[in-house]
Amino acid sequence: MDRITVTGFRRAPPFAHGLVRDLRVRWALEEAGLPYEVGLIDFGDLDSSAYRRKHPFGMVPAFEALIRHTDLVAQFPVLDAYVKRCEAQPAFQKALRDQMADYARNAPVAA
Ligand SMILES: N[C@@H](CCC(=O)N[C@@H](CS)C(=O)NCC(=O)O)C(=O)O
Repeated sequence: MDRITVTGFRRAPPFAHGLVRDLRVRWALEEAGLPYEVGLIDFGDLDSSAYRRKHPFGMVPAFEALIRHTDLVAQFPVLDAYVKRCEAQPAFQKALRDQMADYARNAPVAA
C-alpha cells in the first residue's frame, strides 16, 4: 500500500489546538499502527488549485491514500470493531436508511 499522507495546519490559534480535524485521522492511523506522513499546510494554501485537487472544499484533513471502501479497516481488529460499533448506532442506521431511501426515490427508470 502507498504511504498515507494526512494534511494538517502548520500553525493554529491556541483555542484550536487539539481540535483541528486531522487529529482524529492521526489517532486512527496510530491505533492501526499504519505509517503515515503529515503534510503541513498554511491556512492560505486551502484555496490553491493544488490543494483543491486534494480536498475540493479546501479543508483539513485531506488524504493522499483512500482508506474507506477498501478492506484495510477489516484487517485491523480494533478499527473493524470500532466501525461495527459505530454503524450499529441508531444515528448511523437512520442516516443510512435515509440515504438509501433517497437513492431508491431517485433511481433511474429502466428504458
Ligand atoms: N467535514 C470535514 C470538515 C473539515 C474541517 O472543517 N476542517 C477545518 C479545520 S478543523 C478546516 O479546514 N477549515 C478551513 C475552512 O473552513 O476554511 C471533516 O470532518 O473532515
